[in-house]
Amino acid sequence: MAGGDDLKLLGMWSSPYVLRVQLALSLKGLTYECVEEDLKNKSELLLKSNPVHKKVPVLLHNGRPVCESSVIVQYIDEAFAATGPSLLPADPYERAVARFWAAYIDDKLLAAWTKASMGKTEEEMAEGKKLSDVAVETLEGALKGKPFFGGDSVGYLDVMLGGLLGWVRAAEELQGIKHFDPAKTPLLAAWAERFGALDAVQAVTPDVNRLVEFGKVMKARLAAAAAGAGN
Ligand SMILES: N[C@@H](CCC(=O)N[C@@H](CS)C(=O)NCC(=O)O)C(=O)O
Repeated sequence: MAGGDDLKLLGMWSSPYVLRVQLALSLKGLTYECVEEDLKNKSELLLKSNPVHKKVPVLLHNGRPVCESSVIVQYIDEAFAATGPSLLPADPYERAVARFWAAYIDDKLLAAWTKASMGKTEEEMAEGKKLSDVAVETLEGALKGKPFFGGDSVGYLDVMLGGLLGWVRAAEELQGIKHFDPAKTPLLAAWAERFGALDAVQAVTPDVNRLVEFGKVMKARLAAAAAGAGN
C-alpha cells in the first residue's frame, strides 16, 4: 500500500455488500482495519460517515468516507491504481459494459434473490425464483468465452457478483435453491467454483455454515414479525 495510507472498513461479517469491498481490498493486496458494526446499534462513526443511508459498507481512506459497495470497489481500483491488479477494464467501452452488468446484478438479480428467499408468501417466493432463473440465464451470456467476467483474470464484475456467492451457497442449504445450476447455467456454475478457489477470495469469504445459521435466525425473526403484524 502507498505509504501513509490508512484504510478502515466499517462492515458486518455477513453482508454481501461488505464482502465486495473485502474482495477488492484482498485482490489488490491492501491492508486495512475492519470494524464490525452492530446494525441495531450503529456507531457514531457510521452515522457520521454515511449520514444519507446509514448503511455498511463504508470505507474510510485517511479518514474520508466512501459509501456504496459499487462506488467503493471502483474507488479502491482508482485510488490504488499502482497497487495490485486493475479491476476495471482499461478500455472505456469495456468499462461501461462491466458497469452495465453490475447494475443488472443489483437491480434484477439481487431483487429476484431477495424475493425468492424472503418473499412473504409461497407464491411470492416462487415468483422470485422464476425471476432469478431468467436473470441468471441472462447473466450467463456475459460470461461466454472467458473464465472470468474480467477476462483471463478477475475484475470489477467478478467482485460485484462474487460478494454474493456466500449467500448463493447458503440459499442451497436454507431453501434447496441452486441459483447457479450446472445443468442450466454451466458457465456461471464453473465460474463460481473458479472464483471461490482463489486464495485472495478464500481469505475473506465467510463460513457458509455460519451464514446458514444466521439465515435461519433472520427467517425466524421475519416470521415472528409477520405473525405479530397479523394479530
Ligand atoms: N446499496 C448498498 C446496500 C448496503 C446495505 O444494504 N447494507 C446493509 C447490510 S447488508 C445495511 O447496512 N443495513 C442497515 C440498515 O438498513 O439500516 C451498497 O451496495 O453498499
